[in-house]
Amino acid sequence: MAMELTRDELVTLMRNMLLQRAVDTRGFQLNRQGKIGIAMGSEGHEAVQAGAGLAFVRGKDLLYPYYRNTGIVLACGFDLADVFRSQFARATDTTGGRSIINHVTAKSKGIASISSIIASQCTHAVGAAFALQHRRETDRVVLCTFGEGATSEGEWHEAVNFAAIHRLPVIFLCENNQWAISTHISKQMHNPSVAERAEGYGFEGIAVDGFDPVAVYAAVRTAREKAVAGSGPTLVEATCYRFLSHTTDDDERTYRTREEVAAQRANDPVPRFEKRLIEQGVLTADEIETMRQDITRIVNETTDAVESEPLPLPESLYTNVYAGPAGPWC
Ligand SMILES: Cc1ncc(C[n+]2csc(CCOP(=O)(O)OP(=O)(O)O)c2C)c(N)n1
Repeated sequence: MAMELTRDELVTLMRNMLLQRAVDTRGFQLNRQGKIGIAMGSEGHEAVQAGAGLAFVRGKDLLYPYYRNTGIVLACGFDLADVFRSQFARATDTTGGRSIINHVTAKSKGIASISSIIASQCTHAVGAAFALQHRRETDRVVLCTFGEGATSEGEWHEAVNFAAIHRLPVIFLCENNQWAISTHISKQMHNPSVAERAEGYGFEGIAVDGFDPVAVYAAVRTAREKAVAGSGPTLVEATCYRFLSHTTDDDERTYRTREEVAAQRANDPVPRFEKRLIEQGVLTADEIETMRQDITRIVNETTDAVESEPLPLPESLYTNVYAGPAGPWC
């Protein structure tokens, strides 16, 4: 799918991909240092998330993300410090340090609260799209993301069916990394195409190379134009890979061969996009290296600054849990 991007947009994609990777690496380091309870990386999803984030219209669109979406929330305007506040569970976190890490939210930026319950965000997303349609806010769309494992959930099917019936302005973006923890896609669905599932509900499904941020951008942007025109939902399947373990709590070596991971690594979207931009004369290797060092510095400074912020106070334990001032034992 051909779509011209400006130099600034290409640089934005590159910068976001490098930032995602730096944040992922830091999360795994902080976990191994015993400083955060768990980390869930999106390494291998950078191109999907940078591309989709660029197609998201800030100040208008709504994002219903899932837990492997640090990259996309950053690409949609989420604050880097807030990612670390979530990881360190600080009082300043967007959920007051209450949620599992990376389960962030930013109402002012149109980023809905993340739930660990697989596919639960899909029904919420179509509800939001239904509200936009009802209010005739026709220049706004909802972007709903999930893994391929989520498409086995009843809630996913209920959501896409409802969106199809009402021709809702929603884009379903499947980040197909081929593994749902230790369950391979071949054990998840007989027809390995997620995109083809859309046809059963009567709307369009598109399959794209999820290692190519420009292809993802083009697919999501086209789906957005369609939604704004009142032509309903699109399912975009972006095939990528999860290079790291599902989270720091499992060991991917116990369920995947080294050969499979090495074959995927050969296509790593980050160096692949770097090479493309250098070949196209968009950036030089030195400029990319400077960008990487700049990001490392920012990530280091943000990590240190947020680590020194306060933890939630014990007496705030029941805040936002029960109505009124009384705790549960009173
Ligand atoms: C309803 C529900 N069932 C099971 C789980 C446990 N669980 C957490 S993550 C996960 C895998 C989901 O895989 P996928 O949707 O492909 O996304 P990925 O993590 O690969 O990005 C499962 C089964 C859950 N959180 N919610």
